[in-house]
Formats: sequence, structure tokens, C-alpha cells
Amino acid sequence: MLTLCGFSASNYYNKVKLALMEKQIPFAEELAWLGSTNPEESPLGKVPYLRTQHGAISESDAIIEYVEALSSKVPLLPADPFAAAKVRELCVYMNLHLELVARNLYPQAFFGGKISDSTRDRTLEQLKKNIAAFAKLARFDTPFIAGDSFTLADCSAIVHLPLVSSASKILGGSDLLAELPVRDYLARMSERPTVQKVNADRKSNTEELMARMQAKAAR
Ligand SMILES: N[C@@H](CCC(=O)N[C@@H](CS)C(=O)NCC(=O)O)C(=O)O
Repeated sequence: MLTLCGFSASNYYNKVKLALMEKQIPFAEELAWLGSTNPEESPLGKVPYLRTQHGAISESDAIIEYVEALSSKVPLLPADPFAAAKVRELCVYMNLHLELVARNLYPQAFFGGKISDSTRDRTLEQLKKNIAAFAKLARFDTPFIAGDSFTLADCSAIVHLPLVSSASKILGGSDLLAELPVRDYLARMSERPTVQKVNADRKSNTEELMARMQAKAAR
């Protein structure tokens, strides 16, 4: 049995959770907040990590590749090597060039903190540049973000793009993804039962996370 460790408010946790559910691979969930992760299983203390019968794996990309290799019943990568590389390329754009950059905005956008004006401005500029490049790779003319079928790229898009939109809107005054049909895409994806489950769990866990943070701040 696989155990996915972390918490459902985390976009990286949800990227893996979506892949497991889409592939119909059974798994258990174990709640691990930041600060209470197992250092043997996640050496950097990040979530998610996946406990397997062989040991644990950290880093969502390593986990997701493992999950993909476990079962071919519902493939989330095309069989053709070039098409598979294009899916992975799109994943890197979203994980590294969109989400990781937008992450600089989260302390102020979502967690009541403050970032410097220069960090905000530099991040928004970088995001604009990266979104223009992402727009050349993403397929909004097909049902899914990398083509005709649901892939690992959709697992990243569904969890990351809403955060890029809202963080840029809150701190820069406009949603930097607004010119792309991202809202339509996300609305289409939210018809999937797997996405509905991830979103419902995310909402309730985010409330819990916020309450924990408030309680900690009041101490
Ligand atoms: N590169 C990591 C990123 C995961 C990540 O940043 N997770 C956040 C929660 S959404 C986290 O653990 N943050 C705590 C930290 O970075 O120390 C992955 O792909 O798994």
C-alpha cells in the first residue's frame, strides 16, 4: 500500500494526489504538516512524500514518475517519446517557471506577511516573461493542456495555475494569466470527480491550516 504524506492545502501534494486518483492506484493519506514531517522520509522537510513498501520518495516529480511507472492501466504520459517529452517540458514550465516564481508572492498574497516592493516587482516581471513563453507551449485548443488526453501536465496545471492567477492579481492588481483561456480550462477540469475531491479536501484543509497559523501567531 502507498501512503501519501503531507497536507491537502499543498499544491504539490495535490499534484501527486491527482495523479494517483486518475491512475486509479489505491493509496492512503497521512497528515503531515510542515515541521512535523519525517526527516528520514523527506530530508528537506517538504511535502509531499510517498511511503512505499521499499522506502519513501520525496519530491513530487520523482514521485509522479514512480507512480506513472507503477501502472499502465491509465497512462498519464504518451507512449511516443517525443510527445512524452513535450508533456514533461510543459510540466517544467509550470512547476519551475510559473509556480516556483509565483511562490515569492505567497507570503503576502495568502499568509498575511509582507514582501519587499522589489521582490514583488521583480517577481511579477519574471512571471510576465515566463507566462508568455508558457503560452507558446500550452494547448488551449485541445481538451487537455498538452493535447487530447489527460496527462501529468494537467496534474500540474490544475493545482498551480489558480495560485499564479490569484497571487498576481492580489499583488499586481491583475491576473497575469487572464489573457489565456485558463479559467475555461480549469472549469472544464473541475467537472472531473478526481478534481472535485482534491478541491473539496483542499478547502477544508486550508481552513485548518489558517486556523493553525492564527493560533500560532496569537501565542
Ligand atoms: N520541489 C518540491 C516542492 C514541494 C514544496 O515546496 N512543498 C511545500 C508545500 S506546498 C513545502 O513543503 N514547503 C516547505 C519548505 O519548502 O520548506 C516538490 O516538487 O515536491
